[in-house]
Amino acid sequence: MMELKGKKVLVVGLGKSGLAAALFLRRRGAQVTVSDVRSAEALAKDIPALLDEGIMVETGGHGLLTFRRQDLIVVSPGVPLNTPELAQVKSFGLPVIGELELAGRFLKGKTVAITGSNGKTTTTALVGEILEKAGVPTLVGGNIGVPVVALIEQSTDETWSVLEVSSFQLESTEQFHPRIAVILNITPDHLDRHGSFENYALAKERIFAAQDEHDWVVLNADNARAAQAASRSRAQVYFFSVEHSVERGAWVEEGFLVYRAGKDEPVEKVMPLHNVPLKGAHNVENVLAAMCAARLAGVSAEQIRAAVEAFQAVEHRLEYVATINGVEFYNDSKATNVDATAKAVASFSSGIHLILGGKDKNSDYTQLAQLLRARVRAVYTIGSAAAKIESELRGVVPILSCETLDKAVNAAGSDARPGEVVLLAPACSSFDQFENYEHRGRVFKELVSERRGWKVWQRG
Ligand code: UMA
Repeated sequence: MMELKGKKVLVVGLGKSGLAAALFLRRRGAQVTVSDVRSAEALAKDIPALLDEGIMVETGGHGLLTFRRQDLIVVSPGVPLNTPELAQVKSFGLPVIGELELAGRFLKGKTVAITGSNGKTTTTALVGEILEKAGVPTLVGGNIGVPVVALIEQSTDETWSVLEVSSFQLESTEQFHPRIAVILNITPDHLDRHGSFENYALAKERIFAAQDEHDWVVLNADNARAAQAASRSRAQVYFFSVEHSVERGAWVEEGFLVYRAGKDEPVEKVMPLHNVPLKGAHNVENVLAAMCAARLAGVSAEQIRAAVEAFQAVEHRLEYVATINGVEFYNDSKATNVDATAKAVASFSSGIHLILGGKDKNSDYTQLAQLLRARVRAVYTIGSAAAKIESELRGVVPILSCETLDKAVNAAGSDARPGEVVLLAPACSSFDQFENYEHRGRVFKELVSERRGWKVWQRG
């Protein structure tokens, strides 16, 4: 284990991860400094607690001298590794690791790590719930919202930590070693940060870089780039597929989700397909992946079935909000890339009024054209990506430029007829108009409730 006592450690970024990492490092005896580009006013709520702990704080930018004076640098996931100060100290040979790598070195017990372009939060929550219901001491964290470093103190040798891990976190790992690694799918996302699809895919593959033949990797056989990763893994490979059977892993057969531990093992019928409580074909993939991970962690098929059947959709992931005058409203604010939006749209057969837009990530919206033509009645654009979306989807379906979510909810809610759906699945990140996707989703839900109040009042 890494010695921290007396070490000079710089934490870059004072969001959730940076705050948790700084406090952890301090408690282990390190001399900690935190550096953030935001102003002291913007960070005011966290600074006093840090100073009280004896942590130094640099705000309003990253000072090269601050970076040079350290023995170790810990980066928050949202800080790109090519940030000039980081790149420079790295070139001097200073160790730079991510918060996940730091946490991985101290976390006790075993880990299931789940990555993918889409579905990772739902799958993480699901695996966490299956393990917990089966009586396994379980911790859930990572990109889902609780920094991994904040789980360390509660972990024991018996714990299974179920971690959602993003490409941002994986990019800066070295020894991170999950017992079970899951790659749900790899489709274009975060190209602004990673530069190319291949770099992004390689960051995801770091999830199994430290695994060996005693570990397991679970891959999506139906997603070309995720399946390809098998040839580079040293671990035992399990696949899942909604299209065909697999030698080891999970698939759909005659209306059942089934699992097989190996070629000569019996096929276990885990649960009927129609009992999957989550909307959309992509969620069948998430359940299959969760089944594999849970089975490998030693949970029985019966226990998996009971936990999956009782599972509720995670907030902001194709979350049902309300039905107002026969129109259903769904919040998929977590659809922050084109593929996630395609999956959300594919979950409804027709009559969709789709709210798109936010902050563009160098995405190609033309990929949605065919699906929109088949299922979407109209698109309502918001945010700074609106003009790009409008130009790329012109002529595909009617597009109404709304600028704000407020106007979009009102326009879509008024246009939609009974039996139709208003769907927030914006294909963009939220940072141009909201704090984060959770904030955007909550605002959407508030706007929908206001609409409900207004309609009831009108009728009365
Ligand atoms: N900052 C700098 N310098 C920079 C860039 C940023 O100082 O060059 C500062 C910002 O001013 C800010 C802080 O860094 O104060 C933000 O750090 P962060 O972006 O790493 O945010 P955290 O609050 O620590 O949240 C992170 C994850 N955020 C990102 O990866 C962008 C959260 O995932 C995660 O839940 C949390 O750690 C706990 O592990 C969110 C996310 O958007 C949900 N993830 C992406 C996704 O799902 O697509 C990957």
